[in-house]
Amino acid sequence: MTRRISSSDPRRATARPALLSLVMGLTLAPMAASAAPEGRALYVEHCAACHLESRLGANGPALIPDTLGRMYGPKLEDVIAHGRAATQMPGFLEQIGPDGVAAIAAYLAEPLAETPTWGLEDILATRSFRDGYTHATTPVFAADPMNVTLAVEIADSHISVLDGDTFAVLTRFETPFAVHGGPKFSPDGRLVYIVSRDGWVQKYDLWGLTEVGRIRAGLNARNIAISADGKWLAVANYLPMTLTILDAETLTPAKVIDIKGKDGRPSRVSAVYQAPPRDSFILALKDIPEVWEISTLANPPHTGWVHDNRIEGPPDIKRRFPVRKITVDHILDDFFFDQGYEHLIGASRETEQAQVIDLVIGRKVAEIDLPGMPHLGSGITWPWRGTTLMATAHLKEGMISFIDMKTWKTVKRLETLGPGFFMRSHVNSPHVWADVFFGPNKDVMHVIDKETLEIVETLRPAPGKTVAHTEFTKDGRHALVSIWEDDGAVIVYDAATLQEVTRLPMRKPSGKYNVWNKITFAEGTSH
Ligand code: DHE
Repeated sequence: MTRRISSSDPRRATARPALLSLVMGLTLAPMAASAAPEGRALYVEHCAACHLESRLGANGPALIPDTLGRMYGPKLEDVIAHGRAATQMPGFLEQIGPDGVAAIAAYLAEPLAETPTWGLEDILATRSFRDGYTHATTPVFAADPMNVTLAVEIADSHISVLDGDTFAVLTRFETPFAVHGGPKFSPDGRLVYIVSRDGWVQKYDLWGLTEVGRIRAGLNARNIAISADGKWLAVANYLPMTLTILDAETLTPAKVIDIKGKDGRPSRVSAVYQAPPRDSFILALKDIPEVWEISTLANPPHTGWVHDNRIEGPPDIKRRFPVRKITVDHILDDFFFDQGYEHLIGASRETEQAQVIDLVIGRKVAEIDLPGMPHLGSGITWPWRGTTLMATAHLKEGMISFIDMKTWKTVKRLETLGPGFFMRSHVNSPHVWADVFFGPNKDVMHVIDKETLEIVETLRPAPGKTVAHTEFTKDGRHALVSIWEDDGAVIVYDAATLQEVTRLPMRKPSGKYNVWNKITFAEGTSH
């Protein structure tokens, strides 16, 4: 087993920044004069052993504004003062007093003095792997492996593996800190890959219920995608501005692609999406008006692919993963795809319109009127009156838009009790489940009729608590809903009667992911 640094590593207490920098292969950026000098001094004394002087994280997570903005649970000062329950993070209030706590928090709010580099060698140096481990050939449990459902619990960085028929917890395993986006399953559903906002990728054998390895693919990552053949993983990074390609079998880095637009301008990657029918990854870019497609085939079928963004990669990978760059009118940073992956719908933060890009011809073919910051990533589709309907929630307005995917016209706007985040349905369900994530009604879940497009029920299972994100079981008979709180729960509903079946206590459960729904790219489930 290669060396691994995790938050539970016992060496954490004695580790020193210099040693960790070496182990992590990090180049420490020279620190610019800080506006919070006392905070910096206290940080170096008390925090750097675990979080590194560079603040890029080691045993403890990275402490940079990009990731701290997504702190789960208590606020930063509270964590510095009192520590974090069920983790190795102790409280420092007694040692440094309230002023010291405030000074460290102020220092951590400062951006990094320099953009750090994170290339192939750096990435490789963080890899820990069970060398010689062979994936389980049969499940070590009796449950239907295709109906297994994962529940991500972000309060204490764990995933509960649920039997999708009995809802028994088969196991609960530790993940990296701050998992974001959907875990991605191998095409046969036997392995799962998880990514954290700190850029750690975890590989887990679902049949063997065993962690296989981890590697830090980026310093501030967005999400992960897996190629149609299950051989390659792509990790979208904000910091540095790269896409990291990993060999899914060994978790070794194959290539780091520097994101530079046609005119050389760098960009963060908002998200990477897998497009199985196209054997490619599609990239949403945060800073430039381009959409990128990266082929995962050894010999891509058509021309238009370029290699100019390869910065590193072993010789056998040199000609792999060429890029096709499509120029678009506006920066598009949140995507939705039709079931055939022929069309991409991209949301623009600059306009009130989404653009429809035909991926075959590589240009815009329509615009959709979509104000209120649509959250396309959690959109869903279903057949409706001879066409396909797409539904998307809006992050800034209490409404859901329904769009005809033949004409790209908005068929209806449905008023809800507040802005929502996630939507879900299932081919066997007549309903769409849509949460109200923000505002005074964050404790409701709307159930909408897929035919009439009207709300038929509004559930309020835990008054005052955030209720969010639904996932269905393989057969669509049950819907699993999160009570998104530290001492929260996953509520299992009978999807037909809308009655509660059971409530499983969990630590701030966020997304749930059913193996079958995900590997079949089922309509109604996020891809
Ligand atoms: Fe997410 C998925 C982007 C904030 C929880 N989120 C995604 C995806 C994208 C995205 C592009 C699809 C990727 C995938 O699944 O592979 N999310 C963004 C943002 O841009 C945004 C608004 C701001 C940000 O800074 O990232 C954002 N997301 C959040 C949160 O605050 C949430 C609620 C809590 C958290 O964990 O950070 C959150 N996002 C999720 C979840 C999914 C997700 C649970 C997967 C949903 C699914 O069903 O697949």
